[in-house]
Amino acid sequence: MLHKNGYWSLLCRGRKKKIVVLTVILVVLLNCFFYVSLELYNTIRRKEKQPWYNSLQFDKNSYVDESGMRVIVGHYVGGTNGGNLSEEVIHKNNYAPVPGAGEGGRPVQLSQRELITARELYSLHSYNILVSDKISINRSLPDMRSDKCKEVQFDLENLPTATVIIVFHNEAWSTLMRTVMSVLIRSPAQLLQQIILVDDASDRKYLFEELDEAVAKLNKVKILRNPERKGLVGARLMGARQATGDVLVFLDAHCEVTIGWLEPLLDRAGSDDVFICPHIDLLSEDTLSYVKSIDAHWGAFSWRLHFRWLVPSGEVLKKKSENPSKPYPTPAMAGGLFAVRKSLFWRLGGYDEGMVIWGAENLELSWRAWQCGARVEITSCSRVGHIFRRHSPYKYPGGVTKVLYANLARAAVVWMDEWADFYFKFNPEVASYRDQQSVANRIELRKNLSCKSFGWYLNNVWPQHFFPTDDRWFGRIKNEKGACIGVTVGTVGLGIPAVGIDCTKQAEFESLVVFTPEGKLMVDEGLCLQQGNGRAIWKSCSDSSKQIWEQKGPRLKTQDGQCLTLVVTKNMHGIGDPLTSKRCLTDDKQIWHFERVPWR
Ligand code: UD2
Ligand code: MN
Repeated sequence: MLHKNGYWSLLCRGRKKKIVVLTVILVVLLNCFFYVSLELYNTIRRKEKQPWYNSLQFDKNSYVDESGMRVIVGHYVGGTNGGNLSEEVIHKNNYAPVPGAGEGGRPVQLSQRELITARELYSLHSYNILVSDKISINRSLPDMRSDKCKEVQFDLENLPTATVIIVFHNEAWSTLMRTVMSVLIRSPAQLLQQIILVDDASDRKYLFEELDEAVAKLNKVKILRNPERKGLVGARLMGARQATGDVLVFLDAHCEVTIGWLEPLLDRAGSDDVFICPHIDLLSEDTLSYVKSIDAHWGAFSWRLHFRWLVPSGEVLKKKSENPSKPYPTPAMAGGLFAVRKSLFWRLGGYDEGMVIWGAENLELSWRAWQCGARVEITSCSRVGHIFRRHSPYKYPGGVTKVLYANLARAAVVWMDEWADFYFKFNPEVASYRDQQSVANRIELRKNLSCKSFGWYLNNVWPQHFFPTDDRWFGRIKNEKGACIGVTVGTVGLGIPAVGIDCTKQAEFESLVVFTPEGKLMVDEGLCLQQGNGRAIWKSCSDSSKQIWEQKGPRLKTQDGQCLTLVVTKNMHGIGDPLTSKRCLTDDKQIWHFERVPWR
């Protein structure tokens, strides 16, 4: 019998053997080389496919999640404000419209070479200024309204008139002018009383004479200049004081309104008890294309008081589908785009002038409106595009944190009652700003207007809220094995698989759970624990029976009698291991300890 070597020596001997061995090695090497090249090529292509700005650092929570839902306005990581760009570049207006570019709201694509420049310029405005400068300030846009909205007839003779107020700090010339032009082109002349631009102490040179000259050629538009940077509240108040129209309409300086935008706002604002917001669509920060945003959304906020877009309650959605052109209520407004009768604005106390630069004024205004007898609503028949930015392009005197926390502290102290204690207790970094605020005049205002409590607001305006209350259990639910129920830091989005989390090291909020009398396990950001197909998941709170858990002794049971189980696989405590519902057994992994935590 021949053994292995025997076959080998039969096949090839001496030199031949060497050649075969070398060929095999060569083929293997070539294969490896080919494979590595292919991988490299794919990686580069994958990278190229992603928009270039994805490589920039930004706070993920402040933008859009996978479902496209949480377009966030509310907290920024701060920008570089031009970085190393030359003075000439920073102060020059490069508006040079290319015929056809961006018409109909279509995206503008840049060449590879232009992309490099666009990237360099990005930090100036936190959007693609090269693209903006190529699009005409008169560009056309599609009619974004639904058929039902188009059918509505307004009696223009009987609508109140509007003063549109646009405040800006170092905005790009083309973007600002496109905002103005879109209003001029698309508002019925008899309804548009005036447009007031308020320059909040910009220092970009192109915003001086060059802007004055452009504005001088336009009817009904005037500029006010704030000699000192106050922030958007100070600037909006300056504009509002000069308004001669019946209704104040506020817009950010990087918006484009579409046909029919003004009539539904004025129609509703006429009633004198409502702050009415348009439906905000998206202007891509990259290509400036006009993109429809999700059909029904409402504004609310997280435990950290970050503004959030959420899915409206089932009741609101039902009413909306029955009558799509009717405005619907929202717990909070995003802040930038709304209309209000001038008399109501001042009667309710304008804005809190103690709020500087940016942030929190939208929540303060929303709470004040609801608690003091007015409403906040959205009309889907008024469609306005807005550039949502990933980070703020301007400077915050004293730092973004200081500015934002001080504003948030003011709003919480004046309006949130017991929930202010909750906010400060679990956001200790903001708590130190609490006592530094002089808010006596705002508290006086609240008293004079006989405003209702924050508890009333949560119960009546936002009954689906996910804050703790006295009749909701609040605390940590810890498995016998050690891990807790909770969401891991930074997870946003819907339908994330639930895992056991470390409640010894986690920042407080992540392991805190609200357990409602009806059996919902809620965490911050409006997520509820839901029995999935197999694994439990965190999903937007809804009316689904899969989100109902019943506490039976130390167990948590689903509607069909299964037990919430921590499937310990990786380590003995079950941190990072899946949560699932299983047949109830005598099993440690189904034993939960309920550790109540005082919420205020
Ligand atoms: C959102 C609002 C914004 C405001 C903010 C919270 C929308 C679409 N936008 O953030 O209006 O309510 O939340 O404060 O709802 N500005 C100044 N001076 C400053 C800073 C800003 O005039 O010191 C101007 C700025 O040029 C812009 C407007 O204020 O026109 C709003 O600022 P933003 O666009 O940075 O705010 P945004 O949209 O992220
Ligand atoms: Mn904005």
